[in-house]
Amino acid sequence: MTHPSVGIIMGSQSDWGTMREAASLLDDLGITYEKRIVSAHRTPDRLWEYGKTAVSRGLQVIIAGAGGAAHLPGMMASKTRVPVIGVPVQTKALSGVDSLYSIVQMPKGYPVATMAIGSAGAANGALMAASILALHDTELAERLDSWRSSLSASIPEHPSDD
Ligand code: RP5
Repeated sequence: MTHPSVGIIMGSQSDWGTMREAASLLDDLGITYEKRIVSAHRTPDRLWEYGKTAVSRGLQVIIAGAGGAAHLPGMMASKTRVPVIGVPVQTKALSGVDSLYSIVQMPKGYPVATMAIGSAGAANGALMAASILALHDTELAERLDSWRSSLSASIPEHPSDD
């Protein structure tokens, strides 16, 4: 059985609506992944175990989404050298600016590659993961190039009144 290359983790079931955008793109690109709820505050032992075993389980990138006091991506980055991509989930109270600030301002030494707030960030998290994996996977590199070309080709040159 092949190990998943990417771990998609999120702080709550309520983040899945956003993080499924990442899963969907990984599906489109043929990248294996697993998805888990791992909360920095509600399940800290699960977070620790996940980070402790990430390298030995063969994960190459972790995409971590969280909202509000969004400590999951940073805590995961402190526990594993597997690159962590952070997705700030949009919140009702502060529109996700709280999530963004919680994720982006890491202290020197433990980086998190922070994406945009919300579903665009989740999708870009998957594309960033794909770019990292494509450095050592020529078939994936071709699929990613093709995905990017299709997106470019879908953008009309002239605006429409419709
Ligand atoms: C964070 O708290 C989660 O990442 C989620 O975005 C937010 C709210 O969680 P729920 O109260 O909806 O479970 O830990």
